[in-house]
Amino acid sequence: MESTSLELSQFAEDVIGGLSSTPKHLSSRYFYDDEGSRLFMEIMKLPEYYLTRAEMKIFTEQKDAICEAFSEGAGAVDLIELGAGDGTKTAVLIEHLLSKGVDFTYHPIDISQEANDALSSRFHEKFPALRIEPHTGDYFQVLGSLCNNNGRRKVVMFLGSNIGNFLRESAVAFFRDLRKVLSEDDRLFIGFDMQKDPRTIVAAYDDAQGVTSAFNLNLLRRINRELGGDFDLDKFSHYAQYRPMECAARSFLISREKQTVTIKAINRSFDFYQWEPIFMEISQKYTHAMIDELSRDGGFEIAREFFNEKDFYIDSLWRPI
Ligand code: AVJ
Repeated sequence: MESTSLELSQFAEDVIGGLSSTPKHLSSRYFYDDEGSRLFMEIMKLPEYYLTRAEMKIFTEQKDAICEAFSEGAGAVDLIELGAGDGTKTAVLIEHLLSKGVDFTYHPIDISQEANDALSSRFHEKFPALRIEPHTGDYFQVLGSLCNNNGRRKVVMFLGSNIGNFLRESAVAFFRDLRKVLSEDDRLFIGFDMQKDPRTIVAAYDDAQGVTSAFNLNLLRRINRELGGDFDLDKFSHYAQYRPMECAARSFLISREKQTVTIKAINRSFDFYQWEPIFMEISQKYTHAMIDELSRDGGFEIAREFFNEKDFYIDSLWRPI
């Protein structure tokens, strides 16, 4: 995906802010350039990365109940997906909705035009009867434009435990923003990865093939390419941990030696001491009490839950209160 100069300056600003802070941090929202998106697709196929398969199992085994809950009591449905990716999981639900004759239109929203184009050509071919309207842009701008009281129920999907990348306060703010653009009859469908054996979680973020390591290091490469940085990737190593008291998995890039990194586009240098960490990503895991509290603080209540008890993963359907 090509960055516009506006995104680039936001990126540059966030890199300056993050690398000037103590402790240093970079934002996982910048992981997904073309190479980062490709690496994430590889992560989803790793034996250790159970999340995608856990959600897929819920969709294949409970699609009837899920589709029923989406459409019951509604004339027609606008199925809106925030960050659809390659759509493999969503395809299961779409196929079922079509076979049940539910009157719906699918609205994938993504920041990447390329991702949207790929998804719509795949779905056009796979489901010739599907009404699909991809939207490129910011989630809330697009949602605002869809908020036209057309009498159709909006079902907004945010899958894959993507919510886990938000700190609690940002997650609540995100749900409140969503609440503002939804009406009482609309629904929110969210994937949550639950607390489980800490070893299972650490393995998912520290895979044996090193794909997750490459995924993290790719952000340094992106800074080198887009901002003229001189990060030497061999001088940083990926480290993943899970803290069971907070249910939080975190990843870091650790400076293996004392070094100075220069970033030309912003005309700045940053010193690293030996073993200094850069905090890269949080992947929050949840207890049921946390989901309950998040829904209430966001202005919703849990209408129904679809649980994978083998992998400890929940897709939760919320209704506005
Ligand atoms: C896309 C945010 C769900 O946190 O599990 C995968 C991203 N990072 N491996 C996650 C990710 C490292 C992923 N989400």
